[in-house]
Amino acid sequence: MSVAASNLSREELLALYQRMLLIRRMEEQLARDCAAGKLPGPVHLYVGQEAIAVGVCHHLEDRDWITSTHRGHGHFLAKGGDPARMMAEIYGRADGICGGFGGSMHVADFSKGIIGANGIVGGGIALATGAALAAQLDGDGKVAVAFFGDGAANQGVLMEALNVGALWKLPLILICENNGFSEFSPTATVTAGRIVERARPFGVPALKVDGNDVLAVWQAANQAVRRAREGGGPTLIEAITYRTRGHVEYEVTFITEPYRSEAEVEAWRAKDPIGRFAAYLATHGLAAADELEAIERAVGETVAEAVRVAEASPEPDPASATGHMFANPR
Ligand SMILES: Cc1ncc(C[n+]2csc(CCOP(=O)(O)OP(=O)(O)O)c2C)c(N)n1
Repeated sequence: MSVAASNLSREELLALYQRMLLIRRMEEQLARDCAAGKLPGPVHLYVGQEAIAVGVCHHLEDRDWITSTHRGHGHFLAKGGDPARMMAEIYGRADGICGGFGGSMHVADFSKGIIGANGIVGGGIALATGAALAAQLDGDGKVAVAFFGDGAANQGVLMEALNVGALWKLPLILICENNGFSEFSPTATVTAGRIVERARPFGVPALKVDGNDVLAVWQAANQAVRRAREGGGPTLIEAITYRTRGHVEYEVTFITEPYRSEAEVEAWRAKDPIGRFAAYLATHGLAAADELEAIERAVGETVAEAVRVAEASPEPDPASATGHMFANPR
């Protein structure tokens, strides 16, 4: 981890740390809530992958668009989504960001450019491509980013996005988070070739980065976002990471045999992006221990407040369900 620090101020480095920690602590809370039976639906946690959302979204403004996946809390928070309204949404409450009707897999906030989490594997790639076309038509330098998994990289829609993105030079950034698994299948058992090379036939620049190194991700995204804003077209980034929690919380209740060893998970926990970045900041004299502790305390308060808001919020009125089906219904 050395690449980009000189491009970032100390405040920006601490902001990256804060945002990664916020995602982690929010999701640890959700893991506890899920275990306690407090959540009305399933949650797919992003633990271990925080450096990717944060390293990319640091380059984005509210007007830029992102699309996400079923594992979408990290993208939502990294793009500036409100933690309390996300928590209320996942609790299924009326103050949720989608009125409590969407839940974990549909956290969205158009005012922040967050088109939303998405239960259709690969679905966000198509949405981001459309957003990139809209951004290009607006002509004001906006970009669109699709976050998706290695499993989604096997969907035909990626080839369609690369094709039309290259042809029309769309301001599109495709971020494949290769976390080693598609549900319970190791990537190597379902994915031929190298994901990063899927861009080559289309003439789209592509690079592979250490997705557990927030500065490496920041650096790669810096180039890609700049190129997109300047009309240079799409980029594919494959970020190598690892999902240290289950595909979905409480999968142990229905999977019949282990699909990975504890030793493998432990080896990746040792490469945890947050721990690594904290060590980097400390050893380079960029943050004192008490500064990191202050960030930890502030994040803890944000999470506690999010839980308070969610718990205090009523359940939505079932009679209002159809009111959320369409934008501007006639
Ligand atoms: C079109 C479609 N096919 C299958 C599924 C079932 N499914 C849900 S998550 C998932 C795995 C996705 O793997 P990946 O894209 O690598 O994302 P990750 O879960 O690793 O973040 C699958 C197959 C789905 N939701 N949508």
